[in-house]
Amino acid sequence: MDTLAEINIKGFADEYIDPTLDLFDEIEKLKKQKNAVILAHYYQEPDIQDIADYIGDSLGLSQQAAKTDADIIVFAGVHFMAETAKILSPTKKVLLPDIKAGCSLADSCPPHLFKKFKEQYPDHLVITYVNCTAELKAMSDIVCTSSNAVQIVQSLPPEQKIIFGPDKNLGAYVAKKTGRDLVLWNGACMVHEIFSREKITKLKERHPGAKLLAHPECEEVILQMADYVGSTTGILKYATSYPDKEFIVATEAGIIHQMQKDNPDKVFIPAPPNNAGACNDCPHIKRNTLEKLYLCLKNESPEIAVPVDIIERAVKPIERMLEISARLGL
Ligand code: CIZ
Repeated sequence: MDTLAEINIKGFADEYIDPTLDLFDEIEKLKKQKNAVILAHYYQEPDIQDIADYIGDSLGLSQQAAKTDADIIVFAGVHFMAETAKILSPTKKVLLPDIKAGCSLADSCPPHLFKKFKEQYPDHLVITYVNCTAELKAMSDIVCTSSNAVQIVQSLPPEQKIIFGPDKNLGAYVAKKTGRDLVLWNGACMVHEIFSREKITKLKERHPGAKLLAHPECEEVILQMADYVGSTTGILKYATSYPDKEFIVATEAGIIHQMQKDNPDKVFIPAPPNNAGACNDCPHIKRNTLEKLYLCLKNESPEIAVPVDIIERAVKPIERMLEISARLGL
């Protein structure tokens, strides 16, 4: 049996957990007792995906949770995702199993610096990718996702000047697709910038039939090689609906769990990172473990707090995105 010190070294939690407990059963019991709903992002570890009520992308999950009558939302994801859930469900208690589960992309755009950046372009509209802090959303005119970013930009008059943040790779992709000159914030996701063009080329030689599926947070050199570029949900749908049998997946490797579950007869190969020590697992989202999920539900902590004025301002650009999406039939 692990000692408490060993459990702490593994980063499970500060609190002792009886090792004889079946955590799957305990979490189910707590969930019913507390009228809670568990959300797991596609990038989350398999056990957490398997116990979740909903699996998906950050906006889709937050929307699902808002439709429920749950009192508690446990968001197994990263901090900005739990904030999005809180913005859409301000009266529900939102928990994040590990409060330190942050996001390199969201952190690459500190709100106080973005405010100064924005002030340099007073006649520009601000579009931010949903992968950013609540405070950044509150400073935006429209929020977008990786699946609707191109259409949101296209929906605006051609003369409209636009700042796009925080992801420079998604921004460059949108600029290329729309032919618009966007002012980009220089932010990026550490996982999506790790893929190696040379190694993917070699992998494709060994698997000539494999299709490369890439997330638009990847660098342009990777997107240029891709057979399909799309959001997490888009990548999953592509793999399921196309008859191809082999896929190289250039996004966080956690998504392969759902891809494989939905398509047991197909082969999914994680796109290789650029050096032997690098890893296409996000170290931040993977701070969440089944043990921490159990403890956070039991203790109803750590809870996500977003100031009311930020919620009120952050929900507006999300609503604007939803209105545009509805108008465009997305
Ligand atoms: O918004 C999300 O959940 C992420 C991280 C990406 C996507 O494409 O869904």
